[in-house]
Amino acid sequence: MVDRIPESGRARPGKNAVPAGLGHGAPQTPAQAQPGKTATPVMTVLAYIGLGSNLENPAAQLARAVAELAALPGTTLLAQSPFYASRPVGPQDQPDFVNGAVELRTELPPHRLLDHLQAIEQAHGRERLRHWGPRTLDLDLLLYGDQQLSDERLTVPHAELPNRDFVLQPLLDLNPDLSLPDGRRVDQLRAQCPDNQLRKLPPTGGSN
Ligand code: A4P
Ligand code: MG
Repeated sequence: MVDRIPESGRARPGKNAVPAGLGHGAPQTPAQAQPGKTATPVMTVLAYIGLGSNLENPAAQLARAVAELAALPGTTLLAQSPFYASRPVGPQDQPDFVNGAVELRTELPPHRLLDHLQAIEQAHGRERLRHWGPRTLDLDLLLYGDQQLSDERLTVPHAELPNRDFVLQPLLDLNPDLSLPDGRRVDQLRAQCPDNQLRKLPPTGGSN
């Protein structure tokens, strides 16, 4: 079961950028309510974040990170996937991972969101010792609306997304109709990708 947080005025999948306050059933902003003043709509985007950990109680690391993501400025947590245990991709001399994903609505621009993800990773004692090596917490920006970005800091959709069942399955749990900006369906990618022996974990104290 996906934990879905009720929200009025939710953006439809695939139509990911909507002005906040203009969505179906959304309350008026204070500026809109004042006669004679023009409201400046704030653009919000549906973003999907992948979470991974294989050190220091991974499921607890993820549960704490979900709460921290929910507290980001200008951001609402809409839903979180179940957590999964998975075999490591990359170096095999490391523990199995726990993985999951969340769906956010956010006002944060993508690089600002990445700043926050990296700050949360640091707060979890993340050390960058080895590429694809063990880690207390990895937060990847998987999808940011329908945008495709690539620069020295950020590639969206995440470059490895199409190849990883531990990313695709939580995304499917969150949204079974999800597609990438290039039109590829997540369910089809999931059916074709390598098997990392995903095992769905029981909920941790009601947090997933
Ligand atoms: N970066 C570029 N695009 C993004 C993005 N969309 N989201 C840059 C987040 N970061 C992005 O990442 C290195 C740099 O990628 C960041 O500084 C950021 O500017 P990192 O997490 O610091 O380093 P890394 O882990 O060495 O590289 P990478 O490529 O991020 O690794 P991944 O793809 O995160 O994979 N096996 C299982 N079963 N489960 C896992 O979760 N994770 C990894 C790491 C390997 N094997 C795994 C798992
Ligand atoms: Mg990463």
